[in-house]
Amino acid sequence: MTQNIGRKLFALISRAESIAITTHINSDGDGMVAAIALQELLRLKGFDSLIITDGEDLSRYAFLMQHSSVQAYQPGMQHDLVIVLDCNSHDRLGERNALVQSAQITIVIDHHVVEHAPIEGELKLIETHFVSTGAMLFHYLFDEIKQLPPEARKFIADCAYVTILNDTNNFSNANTTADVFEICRDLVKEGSKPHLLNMAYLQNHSATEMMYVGRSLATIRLVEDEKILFLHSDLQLAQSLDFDPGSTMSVTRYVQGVAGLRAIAYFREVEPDIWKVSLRSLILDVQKIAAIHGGGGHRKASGLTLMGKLPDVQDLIQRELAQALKAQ
Ligand SMILES: [Mn+2]
Repeated sequence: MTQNIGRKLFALISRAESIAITTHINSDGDGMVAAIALQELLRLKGFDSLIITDGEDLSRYAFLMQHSSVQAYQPGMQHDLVIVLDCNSHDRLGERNALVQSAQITIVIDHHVVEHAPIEGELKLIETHFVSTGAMLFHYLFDEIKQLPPEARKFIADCAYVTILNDTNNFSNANTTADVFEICRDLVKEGSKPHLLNMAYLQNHSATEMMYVGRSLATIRLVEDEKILFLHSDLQLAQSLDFDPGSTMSVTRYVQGVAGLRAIAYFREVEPDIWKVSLRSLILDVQKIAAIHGGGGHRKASGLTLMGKLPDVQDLIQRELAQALKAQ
């Protein structure tokens, strides 16, 4: 099986004149780092490719990007072959849908449950039991990876390890299974150093970023009998620190351990009176609430965008979370 996937992938790749690799909107350290790993593997096998982004800040991944070629999507871009990683739905591609629609060959490699508007492809590999797309690539392309020199093998292993750090939230999410440690054991055997990768990926914050997080944490407010935690970062905070919060680690991860909570709502102002809302809950289906407002995500972690003054936006979310709590 693993052999077939690698052979099929490279058969399709060798037919294409131009290759693009892309991932879902609001890319994360799985989709983007899996793309970096795959691009490097292709490069070492003699195939050039481009990672197509939404123009987001990739400085978090800079320590892995020495050989990367990246371009922000522009309307009209066209590539023979498009590889979509960590995403299986047209709804999650944003503007880059056109890139997939105009491709002659599409490859989809993902570990999310298929929900709606599935992307079809000549090669489609969706395995929801895998912890990350990067781990899937390492598994299915190992026959190709093992032919590389040790340095290159280690690099691909480092990338796969970072995708696991990302998707398990540093081995703290419920998806941290025995299989995860088994894969990580293989990656460490390739030379990956967990302590260095942890430092490079999870602890590499600037002092400004920590001030941004600290001042956001200072806005914590508990509502509904202290069962729901609200916090926010407004535009003025980002401006006063001259900081681009798009490049920051998620602020919600700093409050996920607060005892006794049923839900967290983090409000970030992205334009005047436009708030990106991140909802987190271990017991409520926050995806349902996000979906009412055109947002989405997962049961335990979803996002949406709302317009209005902060107190009004927070009231709305408070009512909806309180209702969901009552329905429990
Ligand atoms: Mn993922």
